[in-house]
Amino acid sequence: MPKIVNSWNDFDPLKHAIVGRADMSVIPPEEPATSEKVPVDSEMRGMWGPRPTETVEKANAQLDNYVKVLEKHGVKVDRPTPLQWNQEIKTPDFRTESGMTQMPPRDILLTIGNEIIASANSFRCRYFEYLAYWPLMNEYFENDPEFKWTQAPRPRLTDKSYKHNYYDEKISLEERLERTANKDFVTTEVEPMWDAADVMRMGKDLFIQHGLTTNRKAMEWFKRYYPDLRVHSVNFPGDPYPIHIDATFVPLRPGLIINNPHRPLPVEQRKIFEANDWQIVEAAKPAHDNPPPLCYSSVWLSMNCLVLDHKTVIVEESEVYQAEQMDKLGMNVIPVPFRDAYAFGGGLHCATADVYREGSMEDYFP
Ligand code: ABU
Repeated sequence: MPKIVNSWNDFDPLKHAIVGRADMSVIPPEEPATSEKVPVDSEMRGMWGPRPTETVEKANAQLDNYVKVLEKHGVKVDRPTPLQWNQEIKTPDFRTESGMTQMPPRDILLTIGNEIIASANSFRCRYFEYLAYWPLMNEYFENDPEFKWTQAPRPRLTDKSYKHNYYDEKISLEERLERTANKDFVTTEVEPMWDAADVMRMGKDLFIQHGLTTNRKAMEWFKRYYPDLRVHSVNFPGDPYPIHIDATFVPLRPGLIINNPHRPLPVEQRKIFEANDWQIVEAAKPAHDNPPPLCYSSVWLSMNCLVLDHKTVIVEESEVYQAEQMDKLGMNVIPVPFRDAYAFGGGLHCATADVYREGSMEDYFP
């Protein structure tokens, strides 16, 4: 039987991926972890309910087009099975009014070698999001005898998982940055919590962002779960809303990373890259001053690109500065329109999860 699942990084030749769907997406009601992520001046604050049909249709049109582009470039694409998210989420430990979406698979699924791990998200509304991918996981399981289908320990997400009154409407940007610098986030350390999009895979090394969606205990879990890999905790003090590493620190090929200039990797944490002759380049500025309406993410989705191989990258069509920079860095750029899908959970990288990339586990930082 063929090997279906294999991926060790974000830049080796991509042959098989999952692309999300926007169907039945909901803006979830506020809860401890999500309040933290919605900026005070966001039009989304206090708003919740099913996303407008017209926006779902537009997002799906761009997602479907993205799938066609990927297929044209030799990538097999699978899609999740949407669930009705506009219903109560209830466990013995908590209840919340609704789920969220199955659009950004990158937040939920982490592929490491022949294993796909469903994450331990801190948002209560995302508790059952993995179900949208279970039919695919089952299919891979039935057809690839080496595939390891894994669910990380489920966090209980009781009130003890969050700092009470951590969020305060009056908190200034400076205070937020101070909290990021002090690694003081809304989650506590009672249990491991992590989003898959906080993990940057580099063969033998995992660089994991400690922020609003991933805590220190998650790093410890990874260390014990993967004793043969090296786990590095990274943080970006310039980010007032640190969530997901893929609009902050993005590898393009072995030896080259683009770094969000507003969120530079601290000098101390750069050493491992510099010692191994990796180049860290400041990413180009975004083409937009604001994210699209009803979007949780920042304008830095400009750098949330999907690398198809060491020379080819997909960049959002309107992100002309980022495309120009990629070109100068020696990449062939494929522009794809995607801003209508941003509100559903992110950019071109967020909207995918790796199933198969050629290549094996390399040691880039010996
Ligand atoms: N999911 C990536 C979002 C990162 C950002 O808002 O900058």
